Amino acid sequence: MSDKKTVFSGIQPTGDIHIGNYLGALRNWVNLQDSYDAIYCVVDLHAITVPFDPVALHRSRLNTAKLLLAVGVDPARSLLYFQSQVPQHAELSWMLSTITSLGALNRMTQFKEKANKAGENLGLFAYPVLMAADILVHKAHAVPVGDDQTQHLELARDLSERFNSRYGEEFPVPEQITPEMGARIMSLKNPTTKMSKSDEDPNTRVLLLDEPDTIRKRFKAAVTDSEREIRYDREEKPGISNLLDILALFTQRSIDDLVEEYHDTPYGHFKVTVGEAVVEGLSPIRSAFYGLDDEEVTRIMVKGALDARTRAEGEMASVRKKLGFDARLGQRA
Ligand code: ATP
Ligand code: LTN
Repeated sequence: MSDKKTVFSGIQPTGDIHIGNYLGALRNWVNLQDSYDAIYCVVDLHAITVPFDPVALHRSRLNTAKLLLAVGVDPARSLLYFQSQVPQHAELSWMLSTITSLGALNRMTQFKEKANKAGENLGLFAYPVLMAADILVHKAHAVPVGDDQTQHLELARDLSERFNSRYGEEFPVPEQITPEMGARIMSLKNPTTKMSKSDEDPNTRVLLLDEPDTIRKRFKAAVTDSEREIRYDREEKPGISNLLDILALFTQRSIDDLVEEYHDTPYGHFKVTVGEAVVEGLSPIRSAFYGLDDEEVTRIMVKGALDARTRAEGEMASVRKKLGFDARLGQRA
């Protein structure tokens, strides 16, 4: 094994990937591939915590894998696989559930939101424990995610510490890696709520595979404010500030620089500029996606699962031993 630290992250194969997912998380996944031992996972077991159609899920998990490859996750440098093909995630999740308090799960805001929308079930309630298991089964040191995952990551840290103090040192305490800019891209229609895959209104988001004209249309219709001045103020001008963030990230320019250039530009023109920058920035991702062959991607995912299983099994042997589940009889001190 290499002496690099391990980075792990996951994305659900529900709905289509939007620029919020990309700017908040996936860009970091790609950037961290060289400095860390990188492990990335399409977390399909998480996707069944809300009502779903198995045929649609089967298709969308492959599409999610393809998009990850298209944005630059490189199977030569990263381990990429489907969570459901590595049963050690679920095994560790069970073990961690026995040291998780109901109070901690009850405080999870995402559970409340999703339960209100989709109905509750035990899996949805226990979702953050499975997420902790995803991270800890690989002994990950760092987890690149958007800032909506902070509460879940805190639980993973707590569970790591609790396990270590109860049963002996086993897991690192994983750190969250969140980008300085882009950690929370907002809805284009309601810029005080985050852009989300599951928002009923498709006009709120821009997908990585949206047609150029759809992208232009979405930005033209983006909600701003009643002033006429382009400046950065998340409180007073959430819509314009969100557009500035998006433009800065897609053009790799600073907010100050953009504000100086566009300060007096009419909102309509500014929105066209942002739309064009996004069309241009997403164009290589679209081409890469449509150039990928489904069978080739399936092969990559099967190979990834085999490697991930071997790796996770190695970690679990030591976890099982700590709990008294040694493979051999009579060997405990
Ligand atoms: P949903 O809103 O339906 O829960 P989602 O859009 O949050 O879905 P996920 O698959 O849950 O999508 O998230 C994948 C990754 O993208 C996570 O790391 C998450 O933190 C990040 N992310 C999601 N939405 C945003 C956003 N609006 N801005 C920045 N990062 C985001
Ligand atoms: N809960 C995350 C997805 C997720 C994840 C993980 C992220 C599941 N397991 C492990 C990082 C590490 C979400 O909803 N975006």
